[in-house]
Amino acid sequence: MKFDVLTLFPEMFEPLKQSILGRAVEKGKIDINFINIRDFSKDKHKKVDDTPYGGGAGMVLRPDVVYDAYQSVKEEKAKVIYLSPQGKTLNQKMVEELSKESHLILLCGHYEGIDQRVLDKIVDEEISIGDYVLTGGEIPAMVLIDSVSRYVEGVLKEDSVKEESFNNRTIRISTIYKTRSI
Ligand code: 4H7
Repeated sequence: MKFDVLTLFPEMFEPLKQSILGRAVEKGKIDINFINIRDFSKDKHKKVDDTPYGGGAGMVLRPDVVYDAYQSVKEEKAKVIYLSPQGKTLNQKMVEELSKESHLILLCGHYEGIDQRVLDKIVDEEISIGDYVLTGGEIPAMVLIDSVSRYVEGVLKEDSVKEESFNNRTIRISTIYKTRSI
């Protein structure tokens, strides 16, 4: 499974190098790349934001810069996910479905978001991690990478069995290893 993360803040993703995901990357079970959107600014001051097309308050990420960053990683089979508070709320079923993909491109917005014209052109799915507002899409992207990677073959302990039980409002997920239950 390959993840390409388009972000203005690649340094925010350091935590993913730890523990289970860090080992999964070392073992080549998952591949996570960070693409700094700012590297695609053609402006001499490396400017990436602009006033929204058609008006509105605040600033948005410029469409041309986001599109060029996307072009640098896109592939026929890649699925592009935009992390936004307006997206469909992520749940375990969606996580499991996403783990069947081979290449996810995660687009992280900052400022007031990203120019709508480029979103309409490149985004396949808009996902939120819950009903609250954050300063950027980076933490949601990390949540998605962590939850999806657990389903990738070889990321969790080899002989583990996943047992998932549901009741009305809660979902409990436990990973049962050979001798003990965690
Ligand atoms: C896209 C559009 C995801 C991304 C707007 C992202 C919460 C979630 C963002 C915005 C996110 C989630 C920019 C709107 C900052 C709010 C103060 C980044 N917040 N933002 N504004 N729930 N923020 O998954």
